[in-house]
Amino acid sequence: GDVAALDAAVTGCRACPRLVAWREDVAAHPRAAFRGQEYWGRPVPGFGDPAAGVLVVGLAPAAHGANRTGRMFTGDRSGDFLFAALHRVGLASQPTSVARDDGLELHGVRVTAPVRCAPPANAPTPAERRTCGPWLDRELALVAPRVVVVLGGFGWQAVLATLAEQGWAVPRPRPPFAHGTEVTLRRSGAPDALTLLGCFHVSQQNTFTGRLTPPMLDAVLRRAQAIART
Ligand code: DU
Ligand code: SF4
Repeated sequence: GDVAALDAAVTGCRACPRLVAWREDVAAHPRAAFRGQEYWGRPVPGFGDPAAGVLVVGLAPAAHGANRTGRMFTGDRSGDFLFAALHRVGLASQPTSVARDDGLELHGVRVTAPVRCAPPANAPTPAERRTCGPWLDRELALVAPRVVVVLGGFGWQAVLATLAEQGWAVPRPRPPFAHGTEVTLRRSGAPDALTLLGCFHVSQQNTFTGRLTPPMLDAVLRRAQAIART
């Protein structure tokens, strides 16, 4: 359907010269552990239920994770933590996500990002974030989720900036990121509100230190499911 067409279209995007060069350079230099694998090295489309009530977003694909496998959050420790939680709360068919052909299906949830290409130092520029904004906007329009779970403060800032540019009524000053925070946004002409739900990022920095525990992530996902059902 339309979401599949969007996914195919974004995969061919070359609008950000610095990110095109970086994603391809990383792909040409696999990590030792992945030597011999063919890296994706392209924009990463969203993955999961095309009519999801819940969208989960980070900031951008990881160089040796999604930029390698071609599927959001797939192939690194962050994804291990996230997909295990999605499986515990009943949104994923399997607890692991290792490759595009591993048979995983998501139901009621989709994972995507406000920036689709792996950036140097995990840091897209404001211009790159702006250039990529219309892809997220189109995905939001087609999928029409009720909730966006935003992982981490950088993703939070990127999503709020993108939504403001795309016509959503974002308060000024912008609501700050916090774990568990909820902000409900409207866009004139749009029938449904969109709730942003903040969550600490699933990076090892947070999960190894206990800043984000499995029960904390499960609670955020269950809250998102509850909002999506209303
Ligand atoms: O070919 P397809 O049914 O559009 O699925 C493409 C891709 O998306 C496949 O890897 C399963 C996944 N997917 C999913 O995770 N959840 C859905 O509800 C539909 C598709
Ligand atoms: Fe295109 Fe987005 Fe990648 Fe820039 S970051 S090249 S806009 S897909």
